[in-house]
Amino acid sequence: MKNSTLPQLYEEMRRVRTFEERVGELFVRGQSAGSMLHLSIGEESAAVGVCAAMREGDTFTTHHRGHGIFLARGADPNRMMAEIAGKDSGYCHGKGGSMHIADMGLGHLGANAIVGGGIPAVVGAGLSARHAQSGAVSVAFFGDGATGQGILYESMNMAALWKLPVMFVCINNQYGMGTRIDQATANPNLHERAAAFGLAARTVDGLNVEDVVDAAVELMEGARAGTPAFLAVDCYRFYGHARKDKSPYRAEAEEEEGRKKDPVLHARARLVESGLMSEADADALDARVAAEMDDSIGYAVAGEEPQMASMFRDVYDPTEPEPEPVRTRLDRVLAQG
Ligand SMILES: Cc1ncc(C[n+]2csc(CCOP(=O)(O)OP(=O)(O)O)c2C)c(N)n1
Ligand SMILES: [Mg+2]
Repeated sequence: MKNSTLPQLYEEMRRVRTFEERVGELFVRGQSAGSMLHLSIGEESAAVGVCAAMREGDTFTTHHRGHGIFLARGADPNRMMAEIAGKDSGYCHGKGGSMHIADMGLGHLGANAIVGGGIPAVVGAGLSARHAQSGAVSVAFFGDGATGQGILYESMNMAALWKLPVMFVCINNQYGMGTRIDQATANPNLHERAAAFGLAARTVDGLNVEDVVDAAVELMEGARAGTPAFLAVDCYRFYGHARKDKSPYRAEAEEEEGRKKDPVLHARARLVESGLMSEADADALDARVAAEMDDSIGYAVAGEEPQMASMFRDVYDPTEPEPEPVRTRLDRVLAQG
């Protein structure tokens, strides 16, 4: 394990866990924008472990369950929470929301609600990085459900063919909505598909975040040098698909067993056992993180709604001429016969 120490990784995972708990609270209080929220509780080691292997200047896209990934890449929880609340003070001035958050400054090329939708963008970003010789890698984060989308295979093929600095990270939480992976996929060894395209490919157990970091560092440095990579991180989606889903399709015993695979508690136990942190210090860290995330709710709730006049701001490139209104264009084309 190279880039981060276990205490740092634990703190980051605790921040993700607590942020998600507060997002759930925002939803229950009726203060989140939109009707859907997808929490990444149980998946923290994938976000934190892979992001620990990334460098400044690297870019990434995420799926609809991407809060933890952006946070692990350095996002400000205040501006994230405000975005999820649909406020002007959010990363996208409240126009992106939970599932379409983006920030070019931190290399976040966009979350995407379309399953697999963010994957091809990293092939373009990888091509751009290679032309610019920037040394950057572009990473696509997506769920196991996206392995049923053709665009993943088109993207992996192109990345392998052009030897692009690209990494595909599949967060395998065992479920696509209400369907368990073994009911949707004949061969659940997902990395074998990537290997067939010529990528360096592995699966890692997400219980131990340090194992995720090790696998991610090795694959990402290979990608940086022109061998695109695929990493599947095995974990368990602790709760329903979205905030309203009580997962009636899963047995309680299965959920209980699945939640034993808790990367946050596992890291904490290892810290305490190894003497790197006392129980009291871990409690103090947790309390500090809880206060930080409580503040983010306060920040979000206090923010202003976006003004109507700003509806088209940040939607079009300001250097582009104003698009011709559709009606005018239609009249003009029709008049030409
Ligand atoms: C192209 C497309 N098909 C269907 C949906 C509806 N949908 C939203 S999330 C989801 C399941 C995604 O599962 P997975 O990729 O494993 O991600 P997870 O929710 O488990 O993080 C589906 C089918 C969609 N958003 N886009
Ligand atoms: Mg899934």
